[in-house]
Formats: sequence, C-alpha cells, structure tokens
Amino acid sequence: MTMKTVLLSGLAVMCAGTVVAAELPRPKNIVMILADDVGWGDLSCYGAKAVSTPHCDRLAKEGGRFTDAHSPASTCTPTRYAIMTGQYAWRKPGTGIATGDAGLLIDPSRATLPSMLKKAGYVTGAVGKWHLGLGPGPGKTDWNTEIVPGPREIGFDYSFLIPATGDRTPCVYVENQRVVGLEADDPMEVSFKLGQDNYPGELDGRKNRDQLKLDWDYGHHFAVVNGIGRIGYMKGGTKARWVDEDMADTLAAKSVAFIERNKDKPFFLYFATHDIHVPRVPHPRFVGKTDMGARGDAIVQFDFQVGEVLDALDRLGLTDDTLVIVTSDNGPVLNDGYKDFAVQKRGDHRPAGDFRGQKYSAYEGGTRVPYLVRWPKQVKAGGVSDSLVCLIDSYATFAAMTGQALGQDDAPDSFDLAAALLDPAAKGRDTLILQDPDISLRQGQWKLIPAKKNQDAPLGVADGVVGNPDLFLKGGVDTGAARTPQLYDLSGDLREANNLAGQHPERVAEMLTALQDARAKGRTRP
Ligand code: NG6
Ligand code: CA
Repeated sequence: MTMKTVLLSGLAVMCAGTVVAAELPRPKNIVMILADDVGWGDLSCYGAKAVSTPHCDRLAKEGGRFTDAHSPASTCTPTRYAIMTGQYAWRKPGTGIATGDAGLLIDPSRATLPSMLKKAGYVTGAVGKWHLGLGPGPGKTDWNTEIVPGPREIGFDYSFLIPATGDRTPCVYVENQRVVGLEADDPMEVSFKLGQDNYPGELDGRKNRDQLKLDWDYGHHFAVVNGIGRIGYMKGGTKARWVDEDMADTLAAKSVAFIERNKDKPFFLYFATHDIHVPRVPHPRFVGKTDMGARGDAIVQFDFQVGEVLDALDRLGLTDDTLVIVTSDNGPVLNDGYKDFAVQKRGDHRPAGDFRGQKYSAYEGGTRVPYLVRWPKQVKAGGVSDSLVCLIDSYATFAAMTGQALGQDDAPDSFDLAAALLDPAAKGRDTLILQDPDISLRQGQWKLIPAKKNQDAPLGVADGVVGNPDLFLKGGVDTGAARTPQLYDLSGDLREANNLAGQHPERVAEMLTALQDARAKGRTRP
C-alpha cells in the first residue's frame, strides 16, 4: 500500500465515524535501535560538525528525520518502562532510575509492546541495556540460576542483556535469563546497600583508587570491574565480567545473529546500545576518532553499531521491508560521574543542539531526541518532520501497523502515530506529558513546567537562574526545577529562556488542570 492509500483509508474511516482501525501497511520486520544518552545535536544528520555519523545519516537520507520527537522521560528507566508498556512511568511509582538489583518493574500480567508483537506473529528479541529490573528484586534475585521473571515473561523470545547500566553492578551479560560465562565454583552476589566497602577480597573504588584505568568523579566508587569503579557492589562471577571496550562489538554481533537466525520470519529487534552512557570506554579502534575525547568517540562507536545492523539487513535482502527506528532514551549529559573530560573537550559541539537542558532536565534538551525512521517501501526518503511524536507511541503505532487491536487497559498513554511516521506532512500528537524531575506538559507550542512538587527540596537550578540556558554546557545540571511555574512558547522561544507564566496565568491554570485530569483518568489514549 502506498502512502496515499494509507491516508485515504484513514480518511474513509473518519468519515464513516467508526472506531475500526484503518488498514495500514505492515512491515515485515521492525528494528528499534535505542541509544543511551545521545542528544538531539549529537548526530551529524542533526547538525553536529565535530563528529560524523554516516550510518545514522544514511537513515536520514533514506528515510525520515524528526525534529520534535521525545523520549517520555529525561532519564532511562522511565523511558524504557513507557516504551514497553505504553503507560507513562509516573503512573507507576518505583520506575525511577533502577538499581542493579531491582526486580522486574513490569508486571508480567500486563500486555507489553513485545507481547503484542509476538501475538502479531513476530519473533521478538531484546539486545543490550535493560535497566527494567530482573528477577524478584533486592536481595532475592539469584544471579546463579535462571533469572525469573525477566524479558521472556513480558514477551521477548530472546534476550541478551546488560542487566542495568554499564556503570552499575552486576557487570555481566545475561542471555536468555542466565549469566553468560558464570562458573559453578565462583557464584555471584550483588548488593546495593551502599555505604560500606565492597565484598571482602573484591577491589573497591575508594580503597583501590590508584588501580583504576578510568577515575571516577562522583558516585562511581563502589565495586571495581575492568579497572573502572561502578555503582553497587558485586562479588564472584569473575570470568563472567564484561570488558567495556568489547561491549559495542558484542552487542552488535548478538543483534546481527538474531537477525540472521530469524531472517525468514517476521522479527522485532529491540537493540538498546550501551553507548554513549558512562563509563565511556570505546574500543581502541574508535579512540581518537573525534577531538572530543571518550564522549565523541562513543558517538562514533554508536554509529558503528547502527551500521552493523543496516549491513546485515542489506546482506540478507531485508532492507526494503524492514522498519528501522533509531532514537535515544533521554537527552545528553557531559559529566555523568567519571573523569572522561566530556565538558573540557566539548569544543563548540552542542550535544542538545540549540535546546536548553539535558538528561535529568524538564527542558527540551532532556527529552527532545534524534528520531530516524526508515522503511524504503513506505517512508519517503529524505523527509523531515516537525510533528510531535514520542517513543511511548511505539506500542499503539506498531499495533496499528500489524493489525493488533488494543485492549481497553493496554498502552493507556500510547497513540497510534503511524500516519505521522509514514508521512512528514501528517500530524503527530497535540499534547504530551514528559517527566523528570517532575512532570511537565506540552500542548502544541506551549510547554508548562509546574512549580516543584516538594517546595522544601533543594533546587537543581534556582528560579532566579531561569535566564542561564547554557548551564549544562558549562558542566552544571540544568534540571528546570523551580519554586514557581514556567511557561514557554516554543514557537518563538525554543531555548526556553523567556518564562511567560506571569503573563498567562489562565493558560498556566488550564494546563495544570490538564495534568491533573490525565493523572486522575489513568489514561490519555482516547
Ligand atoms: C545516576 C548516576 C549516573 C547515571 C544515571 C542513570 C550517580 C552520581 N549518577 O544516578 O551516572 O548512571 O544515574 O543514567 O550515581 S540513565 O541513563 O540510565 O538514566
Ligand atoms: Ca539514558
């Protein structure tokens, strides 16, 4: 079906006034590549000059590039929770940045993006960073046996995971819910009861700081694995521990192997790279590829992984009928706790483009992320779309494309944006709720960041510095938290420098009510 017939059939349904989904084209395969902490301005197809990302640029040339796409949160776990469930993570307490010993955060009894696609006939695979918890949880997850519940219980046929993040223990891969390379006589234990020293006999980031190959700046001084301090403790599993420098190759190879194994079936691959999260320790062949140090080189390494997937699709003749999406879980960060000199070596590079804010921030830079969509059979090459779209919409959009009806309680905040994905001229969302540090609201051109919920808590950035949109580039954390509401008109103020809340109290009140309604109703999907 061509783009025109998609739109026509959508129109026919609207005229008939029924709720039956329009017939949409169905991709043979779906590949979603989720980068970690890659900002709007970090790819050359989004204007970066200090780094070249030819594989991402190829996607932009052969598909569509979105300029107003958002991760649902400015940190990782809530974004991933929302992608998998189609539910805003702020509805479910306990879905903030997860520790390495967290239990599975998604209730296996609920429908998920992978379980929906499995029903639709796709073989489903997750490779890379998980950060959604594994097993029963703190103190109870046993890393020495099969770890249940995990990705299989929420719909993934195959998984090869970094359990939490690269900077958190356990620093081992988990394939199909078993630690890879674990030896029976060297069992593993993991703890996030931080404060004391690492397990006896294990290196400790404070006591053994002189032995580190990458020094920590803050927060990463507990267990030491591969010469790098981590958050959390671990003991045992010595032979199973990963080598950070090989991680990109390992994850790309596992992704390609999944594609090869399933080349004759429809498949859904969720490939969540570790790059460019800290610790940024790219393979030696990428070191020095940019003048920005480890953070820039990690972007090149990220792009290499995209290239490995695209090459595999080419080689297997799957390119034409595979929907490929490349995006990121939250905005960029420079110093995230290791001395890799990302701030000092940034040069003129602007990781969040011209947007204000960063990872952890309510400003645009926190959630406005690269979003590339290629599907040669259906998506026009070289299109640029300024439609408002969100990663949380993957669920309803893929459901629509694969003809799956959504149950009333499924994916309560996910919108079917198939039309917007396929056609840059089609409209996306009107409204979107974004999270972290609290929740904020986009309504068309307007953006409301309500006053900080906990008025007694210290501010990331005080009200008075609302006029300092460059804080992030100088190494600060520009969270957007303030004692009073902030209202920005993005149509004339993409930098969110001019707070109009005082001039438009009625709009502020209206938008606060909209947020309350969304909370009270438990859903935003019509
Ligand atoms: C923070 C960590 C940061 C990073 C982040 C999660 C400290 C001081 N900082 O708490 O280094 O791990 O969590 O990043 O520990 S995310 O992309 O997975 O959300
Ligand atoms: Ca992240």
